[in-house]
Order: sequence, then structure tokens, then C-alpha cells
Amino acid sequence: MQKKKDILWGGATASSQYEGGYDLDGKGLDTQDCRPYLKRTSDATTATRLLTQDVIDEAKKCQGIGNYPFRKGSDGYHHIDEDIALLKELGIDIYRFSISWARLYPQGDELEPNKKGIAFYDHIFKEVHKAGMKIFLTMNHYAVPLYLVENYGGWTNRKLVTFYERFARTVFEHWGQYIDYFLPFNEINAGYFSPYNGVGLVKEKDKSYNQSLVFQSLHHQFIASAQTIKIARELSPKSQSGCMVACFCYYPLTSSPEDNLKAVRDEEIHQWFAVDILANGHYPSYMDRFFRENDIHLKMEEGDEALLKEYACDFVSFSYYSSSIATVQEDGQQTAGNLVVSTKNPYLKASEWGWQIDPIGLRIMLNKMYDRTQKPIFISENGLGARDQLNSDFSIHDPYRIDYLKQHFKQIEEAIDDGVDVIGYIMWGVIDIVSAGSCEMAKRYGVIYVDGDNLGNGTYKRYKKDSFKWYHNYIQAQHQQF
Ligand code: BGP
Repeated sequence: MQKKKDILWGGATASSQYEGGYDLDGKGLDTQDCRPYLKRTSDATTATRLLTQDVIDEAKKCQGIGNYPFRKGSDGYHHIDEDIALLKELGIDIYRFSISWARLYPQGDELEPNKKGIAFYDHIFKEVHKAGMKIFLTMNHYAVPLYLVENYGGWTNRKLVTFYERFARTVFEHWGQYIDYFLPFNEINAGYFSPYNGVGLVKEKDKSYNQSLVFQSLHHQFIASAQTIKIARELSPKSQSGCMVACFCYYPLTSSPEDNLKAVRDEEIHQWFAVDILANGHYPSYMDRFFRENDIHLKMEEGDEALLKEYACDFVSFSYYSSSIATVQEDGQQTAGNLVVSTKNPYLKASEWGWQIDPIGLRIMLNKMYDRTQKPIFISENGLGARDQLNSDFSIHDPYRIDYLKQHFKQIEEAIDDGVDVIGYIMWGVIDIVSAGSCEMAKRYGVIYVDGDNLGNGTYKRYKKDSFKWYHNYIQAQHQQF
């Protein structure tokens, strides 16, 4: 008899990719507001991930949206009520969204929050709750207040732990009663593979990243994550705390022992280390060798290890889009951000952005993560980025997205039957948002289409894609089985 389980079905946005209103109601500039749209080039992803001082200086000169897609996002700022009503109609059980740190603390180091920022999110929490959806909160989803980057060096500075704690306390004092699940950070391992996105590290021109700075920044985020869980347990005892990593699901390119060892090491260093620290409460032993071989000497403070141990998270989560290939062969590799990846898997088709479509990889990741942590698992991001077409009758036919979702949902069923304790699934970009990696609206994930382009032009009207009704019916049918 197949093992089945009723899980939560949801959708996600992120403040810097959805809200827009980048300078409204006192919001300060953040790192995402400084990322220019680049004509798609082969290294667009790598290029847009790099924050250098000249990129910041250029961005600060621009007083409007200009060439900065995140400043407009999906113009969510002006469509909140309409979007919440659409999500309610969609029938999702849970809505994942994030808070713009720079909207609550424009500089990041203030003692008191921005009152208009509080009012903005007060409305969102109350309306989502009123619409009957649970809340999965991402406290911080990439965007670091620019002031903290320029005046403190981003997360390289331990002072950010204090500022972050203040931000967390504000969030849980005001909205702890509405929060069902939360993540202190989105894809906390992004601090490794995309330091600009993750830890607000300004890259010196023509200098490779300083690994010590990257891992010291990550350590500060781990401490901030544990402190946030401590605050949440005090102010929002019913909420469940989580950690989240981007999962790469590495396959060895060949059956050679060298490629297999590379796949193990790549998965450890690119994703598992963050899970082992935040879910299991300690630095794993394999990091000792990595730190030694890369001459990394972490500075820890008295009590750090005890804090990580005491405030390990309740559930684990991950984003999954595609599997990757690990190999020691030089020619099989290319870089994206700080990551050396090889993307050619002859057994898989890829999206227009080269992301391989591998539903079985999702089942593999679910099994691996559950075996590793024995903690309940939320799939906090998954979906297909594609160039959807708005027709003259305002229909959008996206059978490719329905097929992608169908295949991945089948593998979630298989994983549950494998014995994995899956809590829920959250579709990324349930409303079209600006793509984080390639900085463009053209890469659409949603079941709800937003009529805007890469440079902020368009009506920003919302239209339901064919996948909207499909996802609605799928969720209803799932719940009816139990
Ligand atoms: C993850 C981010 C999301 C989202 C997703 C899709 O890394 O958490 O913010 O962007 O990737 O990637 P992209 O937007 O580059 O297509």
C-alpha cells in the first residue's frame, strides 16, 4: 500500500523581486536595487552577481528605475490586495514572502524601525491571514541595506549580527502571531556561491573572492540565524524555524572514483555544510579539511558553538530547480558566480536558460536531506522559468509549466512513499517576478502573468495563465484524498 501524506501547497515571492517601490515610504537602497539589467550574455548570470564599488556608484547616480529591474519588481507595492485575492482564488494553503530589511531599517543600523515600513507589512500580514493562507516568512531574501555594505562591509562585519537581531525582534514583536513557518535567510549557502547576493560582499576589481571573508561572513549569518530562532521561540512559540539551502544535486560526470569523490565534495561544500551547521547544530568535520586546505581561520566568539547547538532549526528546506554535474575534468566545467559548475548532462533536456529539467533529482534531494537530518522537509522553491506569451485575448498557454509541475509532483509522491517526511511544496515565483540570477522579467515562473518587461515598461496588469487553473484543481484534488 503506497504511503501517502497530505502536505501544504504554496507559492512564493521575494520582496526585492516582487515589491518594487524601491524608494517609497522611506525605504533605503539595498544591494538588489544596484543590480543592472544586462543584455543577455553568456556570462550574464556571473556578471550580475558581482557587486563592485563602481557598480554601486553608478547605481546611486540613477534617481529612478532606469536600468535597474529590481526597483520596479512586479510592482507588487501597488498590487498587494489584488495579488492576495488572486492567491486566495488560486487556493494555496501557504504563501511564502520576504521582508525588505531596508524598508524596515533604511540604513540597517538605526535603533528604531521606519514606521511606514511597519505599516506596509502590517497590512500584508493581516490581509494574508484574513485570506485564510498560512504564512511562510523569509526574513531576508538576498537584499542587504546598501548602507551596511558601504559602511560596515556587509556580513563580513560581526556588527550585522546585532543589527539583524534588532530587525528580527521587530518582526516577531509585530507579526509573530501570524507566522507559521520562517527562514532567517533565503538559500544561506548563497553566501558561498554568490557572495554579493548572499552576504553583500563588495568585490574588488579583478580580484578573486577572499574565501576567508566569505566564510567569516557566513559564520556571522549562522549566528544571526540562531539568535533569530532564540527570539522567535520567545515571541512566537507556535512558529516553526527553518533553514534553507539552494540544492544542486550533483551527479558525477563519469563512474570514475575521482568524479564520484568530486560529487561528494561539491555537495558538501556547496550545500550540506550550511545544513549540517543550522539543522544539526555544529560545524561538520569535513569543513576542517576544507578550511585547512584553503587557509581559512574562522574567528568565533565565546558561546557561538553553544548557540548553534541550542538553536538548531525545527525543519529544513531547499530550493530545487535542476541537477548538476561534478567532474574533475577541466573542460567539463564553467563558472557561475563563485561556483565551478558543469552543466552538460546528456540525459536531460534544459530550459531556455540552460537549467536542466530533472524531476527525479528532486526525489534524490528529498531522500538525501531527510537521511542526513531526519527533520521535516519543506520544498521552499521549485518551478520553471520560461518565456510565456501574452496573447491578444489575454490568455497565456503554458503546457510546458504544467508538464514540469506534474513531473515534479510525481516525484514528491515517490519520496513520501520512500518515507521522507515532506511538510509542503512552495512554487517559486507564483506571481511573475524579476529573476534573481539573470535580472529580468522575461524569465517568468508564475501561474499569474505580470504584464511588465525587463526595464519596467508595461501595464503591470495581472493575467491568469492556463497553469493557474491546473494548480488550483491539483491542490483541491490532493486535499480531497485525505
Ligand atoms: C533562487 C532564489 C530565488 C529565485 C530562484 C530562481 O536562487 O532564491 O530568488 O530567483 O533562484 O532563480 P532565477 O531568478 O535566477 O531564475
